[in-house]
Amino acid sequence: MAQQKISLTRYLVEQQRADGLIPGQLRLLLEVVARACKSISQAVNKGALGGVLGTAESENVQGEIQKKLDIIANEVLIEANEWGGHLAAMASEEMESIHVVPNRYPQGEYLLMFDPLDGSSNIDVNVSIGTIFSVLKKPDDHPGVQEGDFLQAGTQQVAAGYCIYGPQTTLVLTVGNGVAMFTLDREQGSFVLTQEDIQIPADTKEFAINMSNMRHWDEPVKRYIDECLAGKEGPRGKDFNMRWIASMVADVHRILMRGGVFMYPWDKREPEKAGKLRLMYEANPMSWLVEQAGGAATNGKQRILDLKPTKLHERVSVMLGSRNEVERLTQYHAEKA
Ligand code: P6P
Repeated sequence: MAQQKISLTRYLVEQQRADGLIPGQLRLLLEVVARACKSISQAVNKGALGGVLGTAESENVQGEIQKKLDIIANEVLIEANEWGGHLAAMASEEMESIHVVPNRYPQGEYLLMFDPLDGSSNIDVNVSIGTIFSVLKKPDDHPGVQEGDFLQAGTQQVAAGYCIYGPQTTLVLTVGNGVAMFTLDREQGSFVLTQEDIQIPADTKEFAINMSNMRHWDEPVKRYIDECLAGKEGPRGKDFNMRWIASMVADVHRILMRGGVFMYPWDKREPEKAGKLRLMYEANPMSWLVEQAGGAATNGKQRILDLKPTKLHERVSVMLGSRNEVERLTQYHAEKA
């Protein structure tokens, strides 16, 4: 008999029954986010036919030109999550300040952060992009909700995941007991469990970094990449391969599937910036997923999940993936210090 398909809903219910990690409100939140990702997937898949490519002639909080799909994805996530009573507020790469659930709806105990469409420079050239999300609990020591409530370390996340819009639309999720993957069954219109307990190999022969920034890197990063490039004859004694999709979701998904190391380190171009990627809704969710799959994630000096945020849109240097490679990078940074 064909193996029974386990839907996202059934998986979440059974996980709650097994270890109580997914209370009702969190299950509703995750199902609503998954439904929003299905809508975003439909919009992305339409491409030029849906009139959704190109820029929206507006800038986001990062001063980046927004793509039409960035705004569509943001609106889909806001509208999907406002009414359910599971959230107190949301924060997004595309919005300067937090979006508090309007008074006409009940407020819940969770905070949702997201990059609604990461990798948007790839939208117009048909390369995989994705939605990244992270869930925190709202502190219950005061009424109402404010931006400061979001400024919790990544270790405080209660759920994290992404949805990659590629050849398949795939939702990857953790609630703290491993990483599961769900593939969108378009005939049924539902996410079906296709992999559980994903494990990243501790070693790898593949690195992901934007090599055009090499002259700007700090010494430890340059040393690590030089050794990879030296291959079999060099100190690593093996040849390496390189991948750079310039879409974090796609690069991290590859690493979850077959190992590797992803790096977007601090560099000298804008020394006052800790890095390019954002801590709250890119680095933290991806770091938790990677750790839950047996990998590691550092900013070179500290475990990313231990970092205490000071600003909603703060940036961070990111090196994550196969544990032994991340540990080597951490060691090279320590030696330099
Ligand atoms: P670069 C996409 O814009 C993004 O934020 C990440 O998804 C990706 O890893 C990185 O920037 C790509 O940056 O400088 O190579 O274009």
